[in-house]
Amino acid sequence: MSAPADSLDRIAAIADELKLANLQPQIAACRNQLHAGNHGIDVAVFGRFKAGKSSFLNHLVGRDVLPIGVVPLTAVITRLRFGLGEQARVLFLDSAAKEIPLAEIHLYVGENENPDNRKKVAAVEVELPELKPFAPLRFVDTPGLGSAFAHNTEAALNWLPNVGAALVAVSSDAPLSERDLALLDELRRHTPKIVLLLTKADLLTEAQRAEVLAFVREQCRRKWQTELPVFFYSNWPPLEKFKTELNEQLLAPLLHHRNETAGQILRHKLASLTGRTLDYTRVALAAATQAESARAALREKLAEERQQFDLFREELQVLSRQWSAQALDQSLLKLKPQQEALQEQIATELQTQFSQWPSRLPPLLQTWRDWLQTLLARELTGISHSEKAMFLEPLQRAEQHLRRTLQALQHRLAGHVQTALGVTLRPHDIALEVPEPSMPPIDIGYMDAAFSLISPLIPMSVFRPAIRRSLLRKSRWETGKNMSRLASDWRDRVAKGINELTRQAEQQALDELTALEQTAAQTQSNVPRLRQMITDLENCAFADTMPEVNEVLLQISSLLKDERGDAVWERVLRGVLKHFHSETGTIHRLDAEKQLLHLVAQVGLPPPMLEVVKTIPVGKGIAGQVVAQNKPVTLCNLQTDTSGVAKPGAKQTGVGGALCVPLRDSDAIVGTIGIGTIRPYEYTPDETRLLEEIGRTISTHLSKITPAALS
Ligand SMILES: Nc1nc2c(ncn2[C@@H]2O[C@H](COP(=O)(O)OP(=O)(O)OP(=O)(O)O)[C@@H](O)[C@H]2O)c(=O)[nH]1
Ligand SMILES: [Mg+2]
Repeated sequence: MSAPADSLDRIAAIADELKLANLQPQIAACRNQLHAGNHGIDVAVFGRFKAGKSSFLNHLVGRDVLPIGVVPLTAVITRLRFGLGEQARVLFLDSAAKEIPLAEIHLYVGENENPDNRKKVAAVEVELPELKPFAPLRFVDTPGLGSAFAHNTEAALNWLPNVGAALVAVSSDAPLSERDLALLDELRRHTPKIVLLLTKADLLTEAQRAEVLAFVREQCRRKWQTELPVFFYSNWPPLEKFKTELNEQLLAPLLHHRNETAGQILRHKLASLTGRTLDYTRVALAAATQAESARAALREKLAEERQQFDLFREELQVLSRQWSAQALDQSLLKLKPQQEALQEQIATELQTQFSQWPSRLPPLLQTWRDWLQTLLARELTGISHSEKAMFLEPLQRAEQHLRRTLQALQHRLAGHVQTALGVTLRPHDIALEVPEPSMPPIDIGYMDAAFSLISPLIPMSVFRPAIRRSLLRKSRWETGKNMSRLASDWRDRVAKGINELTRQAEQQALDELTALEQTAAQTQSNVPRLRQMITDLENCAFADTMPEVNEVLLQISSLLKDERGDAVWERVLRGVLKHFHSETGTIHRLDAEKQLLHLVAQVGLPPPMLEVVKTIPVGKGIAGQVVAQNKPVTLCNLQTDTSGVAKPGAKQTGVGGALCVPLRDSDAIVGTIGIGTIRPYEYTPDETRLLEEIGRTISTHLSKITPAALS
């Protein structure tokens, strides 16, 4: 059994034995995290018809599993993943499922055999032994642009934030048309993890590929002021190198990063759980070894708390109702500008559309209804997505408040323990699971357009302007009505979430109290067993991992995972400096060929120093020494250093203590990270180890920057 799984089992057994029900949510969270590393990561392939999506996936798998062709082919989503045996399953819209032979996939996936998805297929799932090298990545083939986004976008878009990478396939010979840009724009609203895949690279010469790459980069920069990762691809055997590149630079790091982050989260959770279990066991031991009078004093205080518990519960429920009630008013107020903008947009569009609508009243009204329904459904779906954070705000506020309330209770209980037994119960993480409501369906229902003022017998030529005005008014009203409905649907979902959070908080408070009552009931006969438990927990592999260390690693991982561009390095550096209580920092990228270090980011250096640290030859200065010696270098006072490591220029930094460590990708040094304090200070061996650990987290990302781009 692995060390984390083993430790977790031992902790769970101790929690059971001491009846510490309050530890159960944390234990469950650790178990989930333990398995999280094995969960799939979706790599979804989007793009226009015939961009080569299915061909790309077939090539990656190594055989023709998905149908391809010169006419639009893929009609439903297909998910491919590793499985020991070859298997294909069709999932239908009515939730039924059916196993099929692999060779029959085209009957369900292909537009020819399943036109307009008459077979009502939701998705096809395929397991293939060939995908073993990529496990647990899952690849998703999507229908060409148009079908994927025209109808029911919700499922596809809701799922997008969870994808590990959204590959957008664009044919190299016709790169980045307006429609490609529109698709990228749409995707960028839902996930930052977009990668451009320029397919059919064999249709271009090497020189043309360079031109296309420059063009694509320029387009992206112009449109979004940032770059997207771009990969060429071809299924032509002489261009196999593109597959290798994609593998090494995108798929492998995706897997690596996932495991690394999952591992860090697990260590953090286990360390905090171990610490908490130890605390309770120590309280139990103190109770067991102390006089009956001490135990009785604690029991009395806990009994008072229990009597107060109903009051505590009522207070939470009143607050919960208040939060839910305020949610609607607040969101309607915040949506007002959007509502007005939408009403304006509708008015403008109606002006242009109206002249093309039928002249007879009944078909005209029908056309108006259809037009408004489509438009409102599209726009409200957009608003629901873009304002999701705003709708969820009351839930976040409730969570913060409940957390503080639980902390206050924790503090009070710890005070009782301290007074009665003289043992400290440290504050611990409060694990409230915030339920994430899904987006409400956008349902623009029947519109009650009664136009009794205007009889169908009255000549339309006379009344057309009046009807247009009337439809305009009615459109505005329908917009307001549906906007309110969207807000109240969200309010209902958020209210359900708040109720659930309140229930969790009540349960945790009660479990906390019960756990302490249990520990206060320990007696002398349990002392040997409690001592044994404490030794076990202290020897647990995670007892010495400081939670705050993992915190900084996690923070850096998530910055690097979610953000792109140069600014991320400065943010990483600021995070590191905050943790080390240091004021200055630098990250350099090594150009191994030229033996030069190029500055990637700095914080806190005085302007005259910037030129000095911009490029550092290997062997010179602290960073240069780190590379030359291939090990960390630390100085306790740069101002008075006489070892020769610090260049005279470095003294101008005003830095006292300094620590710099190599950044390694596998074994090769790819750069350095240095930190410094204004005051004289000697960084400890633990701090050096932590900076090296941080270095491991950032070096794979740093190695993606080409040194040439910095010189
Ligand atoms: N030259 C060349 N042609 C390719 C390559 N990849 C795909 N094609 C051709 O491009 C056409 C479309 O390929 P598909 O894989 O069906 O494209 P798709 O994006 O899945 O298309 P839909 O499912 O209809 O959206 C086919 O005729 C393929 O033979 C490639 O690497 N090189
Ligand atoms: Mg296809």
